Amino acid sequence: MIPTITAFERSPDRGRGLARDMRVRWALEEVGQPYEVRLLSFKAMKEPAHLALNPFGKIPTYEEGDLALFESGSIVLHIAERHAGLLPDDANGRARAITWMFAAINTVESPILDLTTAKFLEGDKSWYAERLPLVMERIRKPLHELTAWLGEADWLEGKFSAGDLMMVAVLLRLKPSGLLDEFPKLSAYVARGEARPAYQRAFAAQLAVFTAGSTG
Ligand SMILES: N[C@@H](CCC(=O)N[C@@H](CS)C(=O)NCC(=O)O)C(=O)O
Repeated sequence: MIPTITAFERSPDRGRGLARDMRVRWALEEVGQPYEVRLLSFKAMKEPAHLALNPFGKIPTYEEGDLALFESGSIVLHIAERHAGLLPDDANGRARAITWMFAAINTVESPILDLTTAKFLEGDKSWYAERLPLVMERIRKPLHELTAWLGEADWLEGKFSAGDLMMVAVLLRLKPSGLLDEFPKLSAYVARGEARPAYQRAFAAQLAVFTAGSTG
């Protein structure tokens, strides 16, 4: 059965791969599962048909027969559990990879999202400039810790897994800020993720949505 995911009709990042459908597309490409995409306007995301799929009115969602999922982490985990390639075969290895998925979307992504909120929603506040260094420091801390864990390794637990997929996807959100450049080992780690053929296919697919939308 071909699953259907949802994505932005016009992504605010202009197709640079930062919207969260990218993680799901990448996971599907890694396991070789074809998929369809339903593009949504911001208005459609808040309408009952979409709220029935995601009560928070966001993308991505994932539909496969009777199953409807939301939350990019849950969707990537679902894909990784049902196909070979994104989780190790042994139970402990799988648990470790899943742990890294949670670390990515909780420990690492949370402070990164705070930077986005600060820039877009608090930029006009009198205290914005004073708060910004604190926000940046809260991002740097887990990045230093992640650098120490990674050491000279290519991937978090030896072999590429769904944990790396989520971590790279999360770290990519830092690119526009320039913060990633302060962490050469993490920049190289992200570049390894981006170099994967599955990532490149996913990136091209989501960029094509924006390119087609802009020329019409
Ligand atoms: N925790 C959710 C976050 C989903 C999310 O915030 N999606 C954004 C796109 S990356 C969205 O739909 N934004 C539109 C809106 O909030 O109106 C996930 O990982 O799927």
